[in-house]
Amino acid sequence: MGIWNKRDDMVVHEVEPYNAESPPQALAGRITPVDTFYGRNHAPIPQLDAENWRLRVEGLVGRPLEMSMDELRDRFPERSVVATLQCAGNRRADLMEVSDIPGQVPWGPGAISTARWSGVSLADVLAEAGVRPDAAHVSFTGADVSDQAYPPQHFGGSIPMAKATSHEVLLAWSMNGQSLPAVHGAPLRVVVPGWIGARSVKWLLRIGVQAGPSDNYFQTEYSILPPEADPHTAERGEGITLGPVAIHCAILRPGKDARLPAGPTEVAGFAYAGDDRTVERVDVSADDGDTWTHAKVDLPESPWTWQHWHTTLDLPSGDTELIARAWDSTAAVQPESPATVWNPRGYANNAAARLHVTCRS
Ligand code: MTE
Ligand code: MO
Repeated sequence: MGIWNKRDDMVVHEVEPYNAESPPQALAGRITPVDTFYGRNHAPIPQLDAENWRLRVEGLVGRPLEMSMDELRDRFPERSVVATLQCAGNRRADLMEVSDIPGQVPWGPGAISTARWSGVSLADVLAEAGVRPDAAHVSFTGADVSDQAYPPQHFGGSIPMAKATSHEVLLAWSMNGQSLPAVHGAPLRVVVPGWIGARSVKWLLRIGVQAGPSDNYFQTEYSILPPEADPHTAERGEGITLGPVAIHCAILRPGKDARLPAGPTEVAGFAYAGDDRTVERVDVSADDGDTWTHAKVDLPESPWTWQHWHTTLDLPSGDTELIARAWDSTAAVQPESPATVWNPRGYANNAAARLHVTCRS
């Protein structure tokens, strides 16, 4: 089972800190089993003692709170949400082919997974603390200290009040009905459905209610800089801070570089619309975009999940590049090429999915 009880077919980019993407075969199900759920870490995984752990809620609140896990469970109703988590760095490898991005994890398309999360709603906890009218953001601080930050600091980030008080944002202690594993943030993590994974802070210690966004290093690190910017000298806040995920998709079948008979072939994958949007259409082409077939798109398991799709294409013999592009409920469509969205830190690549296959007649 390898490190952290993950399956041996995980695509491991780094062992310490553990950074591994889900293999394509694990992404075909609506729910991703815990042992193939991707892992993204910026520091060694902290081993917290759930007995002595306390959550603090402070800042612009009427009643600051400090609670143990038992108190949290007793004071608030348990809620569950099925939600997809996606790393902002997902599909960075395709951006790296456009132009190098030194020092970053070369994620393929598997830094995304879906689980049923259970815990309490952040909105309920904030209501108990009493949010003051001058508060506009909610920040989260994890127990892990990252030396990838400058200066080294706890991992953290924030979301605006409107998202924080929506009932889908959870403080979760379980994942697919099992207690949250250490690698995914035990004893308690934030789950911000539809937003980049970085805002779903693991090993949660502190919730801060404040007037402005978090000043944590990772809040602005997860932003899109213009192509000409130097990520090492960029001013804090110079980029577009990432929040909701943009529409994108992946082709799961046939596999990359598959060799198959020419003729009618099942092409399948998933698309993910992010935030409260849905996937409205997926177009697939085997002739470089001259003609497009509309795939059959599954209904989402919840408003916060990916949607699988499938169609049949008549593949010619020889080398073919399959292209898939998804449209969301705001009629946004994926850009044609990763060159359009290239940025110095390599985030949010939502270019159309492309996959090479070879067919014989
Ligand atoms: N929370 C803490 N405390 N430390 C981290 O390094 N990584 C973030 C987020 N929460 C991180 C964190 C990032 S970038 C992502 S994509 C998700 O956790 C990944 O969650 P997972 O490892 O459970 O898949
Ligand atoms: Mo991430």
